[in-house]
Amino acid sequence: MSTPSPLYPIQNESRAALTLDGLWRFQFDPRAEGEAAGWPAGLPAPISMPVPASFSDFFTTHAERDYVGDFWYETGFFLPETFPETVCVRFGSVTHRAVVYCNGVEVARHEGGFLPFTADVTAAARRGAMNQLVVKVNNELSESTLPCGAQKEMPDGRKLSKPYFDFYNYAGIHRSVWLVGTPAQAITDYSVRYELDGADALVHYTVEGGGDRPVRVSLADAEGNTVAQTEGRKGVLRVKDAHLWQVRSAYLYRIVLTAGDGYDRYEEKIGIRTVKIDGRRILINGQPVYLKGFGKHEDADIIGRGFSWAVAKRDFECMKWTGANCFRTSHYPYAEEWYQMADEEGFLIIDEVPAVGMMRSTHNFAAAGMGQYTYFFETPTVPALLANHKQQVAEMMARDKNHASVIAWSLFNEPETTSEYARKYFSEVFAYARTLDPQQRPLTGAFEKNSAPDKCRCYDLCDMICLNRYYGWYISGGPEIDEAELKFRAEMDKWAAKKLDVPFVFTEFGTDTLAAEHKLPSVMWSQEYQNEYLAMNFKVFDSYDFVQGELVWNFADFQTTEGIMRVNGNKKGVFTRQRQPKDAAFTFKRRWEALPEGCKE
Ligand code: EVA
Repeated sequence: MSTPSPLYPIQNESRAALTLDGLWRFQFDPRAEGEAAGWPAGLPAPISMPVPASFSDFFTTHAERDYVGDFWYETGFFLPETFPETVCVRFGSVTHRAVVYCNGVEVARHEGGFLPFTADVTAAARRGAMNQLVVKVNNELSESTLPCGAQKEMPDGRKLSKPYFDFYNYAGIHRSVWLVGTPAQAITDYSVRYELDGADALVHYTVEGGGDRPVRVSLADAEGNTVAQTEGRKGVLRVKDAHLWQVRSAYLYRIVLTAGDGYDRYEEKIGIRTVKIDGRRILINGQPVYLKGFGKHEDADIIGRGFSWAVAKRDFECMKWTGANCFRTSHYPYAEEWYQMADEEGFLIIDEVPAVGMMRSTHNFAAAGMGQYTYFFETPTVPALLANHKQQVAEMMARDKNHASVIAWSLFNEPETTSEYARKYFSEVFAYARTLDPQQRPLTGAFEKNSAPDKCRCYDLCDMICLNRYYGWYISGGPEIDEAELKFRAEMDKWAAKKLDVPFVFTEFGTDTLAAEHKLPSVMWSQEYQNEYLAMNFKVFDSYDFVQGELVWNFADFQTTEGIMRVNGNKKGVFTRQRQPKDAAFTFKRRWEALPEGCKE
């Protein structure tokens, strides 16, 4: 077995990468009988299913769309004789857990629906022949899964998902599947860390894998000219007059790693830049930056949470049009292709682990918005949850560490943070996370309303403090907006009085708004109210110099579980789910284009 590698698949003279995306076979397994009935060797009565995509929104019945339990995918692949020695199947993500079989033999298991994993099929697959790939998937939630949630059993025995979070529990093979071939002792990983030295940049690197073969590392500029090269698994490249990767003005070099003489080669685009928190400022390449942008979701019509280059392209175009420079991958790590595009476009990413729903309520978003208290971290499931949380932080950082776009790690969204149990839990998560990132990027997490300045016991674990606040929506909305402003300022004054000398970023604020609803004077849910709410929020943000960013909730309308608080989904989008602007999009465009890129002095 080779070491699992977090590297994104590439093809060249030493490596092969064939996509297995397309129309797979699929079958629900409501009685969890597939294993015993021999499904690992082939599905008895499959239907067709596109990959990558969520299965839910293709169906026309409730039972299928909202299905909870085990379900299976199957496809075939031809393995050429000429394929490199080690053969893996790499899944970008399977939500929420998977067991993979090749020709009937179990080759991998993975927990967590938002990070990649590989199945080594070198022994199980036959060369020069067709091979069968079967994946058993399960989408149940519990208090030790990430994200957290539960199921309810209906009178007819059917299970219904009860997420502790405010997005539809989409499931399936959500990202591309690749058949990857590498040499047996391939390069398995690398990392980079940057230091600026006058006009030059130092690229500190490490390379893993390659057996005992000599490793060479070189860097080419965007025109393909080699600008630095050296040898060894650990070392430094000096780049003369380095062209830095800047916010919304990206420049990418190409790092080329080789092991032995033509034995293995891996290459990837990287951006040279530094990230630092200095007092209340966020510095990129030593220059202050004010974060402007969105909390997003991977969510679109028909494909659900499946990755689509087309959706990603449109989202970046819309974000660029507003003048944004940043987004948070709320509430889970996104497909790797999002980060590749952000690297190219000079966007900043707050990369979030799927630790959401750590409060015992199916209406967490409302409970959180109103400051209601629910315990979580005193329960017996916590050791399993903590182990899972750490594992997913490690997998996220291993996957995303070399992206220039990633400037901070968000280790949670809106957990309970006011008990001693929460303090202990998050101290462990943060201490562990601090050992993982070669670039030592800032660690943070998004705090809900109950994590108030006088009650929260976890904010000091963070290098920057991210607040989700809904004054004027869940608190004192509509005709009470003036009171909302007073309450908002009262909280901000308490934070100010703490003189924390760290940046604060609003990672959520927003109102549900129906694209067709207009009213003068405004009412909640109208486009007019969304703008009034924003105007009030901007006034408050601009009154506190430690506020160094604003990521509105949400970029686009998105699907949620059904309920009296949601109208076929969450409508807090600045864009509709079809990615067309609401009035607020023009408001943001005006404000963000006028705001300096740097911090507000
Ligand atoms: C909301 N509020 O109520 C949002 C949720 C989000 O969608 C939150 O972090 O506090 C959550 O997931 O619209």
